[in-house]
Amino acid sequence: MEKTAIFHRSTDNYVYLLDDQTLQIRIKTKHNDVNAVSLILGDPYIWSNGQWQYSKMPMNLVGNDGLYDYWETEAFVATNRLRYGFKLSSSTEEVIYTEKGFYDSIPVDSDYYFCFPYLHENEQFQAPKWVKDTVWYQIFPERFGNGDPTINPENTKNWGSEPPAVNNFFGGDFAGVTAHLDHLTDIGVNGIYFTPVFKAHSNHKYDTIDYMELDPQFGDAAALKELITQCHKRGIKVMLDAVFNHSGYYFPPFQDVLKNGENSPYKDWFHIHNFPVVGGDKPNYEAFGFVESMPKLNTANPEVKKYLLDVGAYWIEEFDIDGWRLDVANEVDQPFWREFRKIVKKAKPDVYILGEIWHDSMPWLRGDQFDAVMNYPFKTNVLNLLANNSINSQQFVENMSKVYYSYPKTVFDYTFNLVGSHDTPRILTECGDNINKTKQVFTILLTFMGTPCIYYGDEIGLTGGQDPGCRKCMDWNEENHELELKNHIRILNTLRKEEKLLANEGFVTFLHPTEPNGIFGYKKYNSNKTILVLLNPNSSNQKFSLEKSENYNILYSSNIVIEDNQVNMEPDGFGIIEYNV
Ligand code: ARE
Repeated sequence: MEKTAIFHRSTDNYVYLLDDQTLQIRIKTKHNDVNAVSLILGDPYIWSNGQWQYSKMPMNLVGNDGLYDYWETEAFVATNRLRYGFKLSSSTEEVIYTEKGFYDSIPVDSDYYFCFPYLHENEQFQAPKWVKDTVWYQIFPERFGNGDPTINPENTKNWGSEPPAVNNFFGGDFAGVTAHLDHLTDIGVNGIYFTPVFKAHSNHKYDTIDYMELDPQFGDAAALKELITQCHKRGIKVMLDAVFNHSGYYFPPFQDVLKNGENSPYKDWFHIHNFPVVGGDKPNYEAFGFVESMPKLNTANPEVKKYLLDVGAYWIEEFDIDGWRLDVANEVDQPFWREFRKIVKKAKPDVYILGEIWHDSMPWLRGDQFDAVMNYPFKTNVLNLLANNSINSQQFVENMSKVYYSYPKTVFDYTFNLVGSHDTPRILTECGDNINKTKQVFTILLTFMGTPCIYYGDEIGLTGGQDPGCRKCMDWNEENHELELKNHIRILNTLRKEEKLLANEGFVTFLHPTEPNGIFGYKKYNSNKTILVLLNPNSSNQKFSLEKSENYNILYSSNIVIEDNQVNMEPDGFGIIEYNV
């Protein structure tokens, strides 16, 4: 047995509360090395005749990422306290693995074991429940709809008359979004994530001038209130973008520092290396990257903290927003986010906090900071398989398994999945304008674990490369829409609403292909039903054997036939299949 590969730790993705009395426990072992794992468990205080009283239960092999196997079980902990260890068997040996190391036989003292001291209900990871039923739609406000030309900024171009550029404006505004809410309802989305709307200099508004004011090019407070009211009437949630890592160059405190240097009362609001302050390619102050127009805020400074925390509460209290997306979230200090969470949850207990982090995000997802992060690893894997063909379906399943098992299930249920944003090329462009591939991408996005987000215009087949190319004006001429794609998204969103297993209820396991680039998918299930999502990424017909069942019901599919528990799928096919177990 490869002991160096065996790993468990009493925290994070390895042990967590599923409910107030149940822990989900995981361990990983070298792939294809261990045949069986049992959990040894007991209350540390229950002894009899000088012997610790424990029981044993089998663990399930639930997945693998090519290097490691993942084993999992749910332990009901009647007395709230737990000591536990693992019995692992391979074809040649049996070992006991505990917090203190490996043993040949079961240690009799509970002291040796891993410790989950006490199950406190309030330590369970809790994101707002409504998020599970939400399909997000990301809107870049300058490019969605121009509903009020009287507030157009100077030099506004005619809608869509030229390609999006770093410095051009088309006059998108709040009224333009309000006017098009029917479109959102029509395609079945029920949450809007707006990129920044506060007063700023650029067209993207990530260079804030005033966090307490709306950008006049988008409209006034009444226009935003009207938009939010109309959204809420339709059951659409609204999330705004908080850019707290940095301000804009024209943020008055930064202007004051530029003017008064060391004598500015705001000099400690930023991270200035030396005076006088100099911008350029390598500013002598911290910034977002080295972007001179985005000076980094000192979020450890009590005045800055107070200012930004007030901002966090203000837009909830005054405008009733439902969520905050936090820009460059991993470059802001974590103590700040802990305070932020307390303040905004006090203002609205079920407000959603979404961090923008492209990497492993466990530290921010322990319940004291964010409810979710933007799942860019998901996007990378989906695109590598279906757009770039740089991995095969076997590697896709392995990579996704690795991402999935690196978070507690309770966290992954809320992860914010996306296949493109205002920071990445458009999905149809990534897929080489291939509608069938793009449909497969959306099939995964809208049936996977987590909460999906559709970038405005992807549903009608807008194209475009890297920023700023991916920020074209929404095209409201139906004749230009990719109706097949739009309809596909509509169908998937309807199914998602009707069948909670397709959203975020139940459990999941991945289905590895039997051929390196064969049919793959995932199985979502609860105690009475199973739904399979299967896809063929291959350019040839592929087969896949299903578990035996009398009552397969194809909920939605393209290019598949099922005969005698055998799925036969043509290239680019997909199938969403339900059956009772
Ligand atoms: C502008 C131009 C670009 C140009 C860039 C270069 O538009 O064409 O390439 O300048 O200086 C905002 C605007 C951008 C603007 C940028 C700078 O939206 O248009 O770019 O400001 O002025 C990393 C960060 C992540 C960040 C991305 C972009 O970790 O937080 O880079 N995303 C947010 C927003 C952006 C926003 C900013 C931050 C700044 O979503 O829209 O940009 O407020 C890897 C790394 C990631 C990295 C990612 C993308 O995967 O692991 O860490 O994300 O690539 O580069």
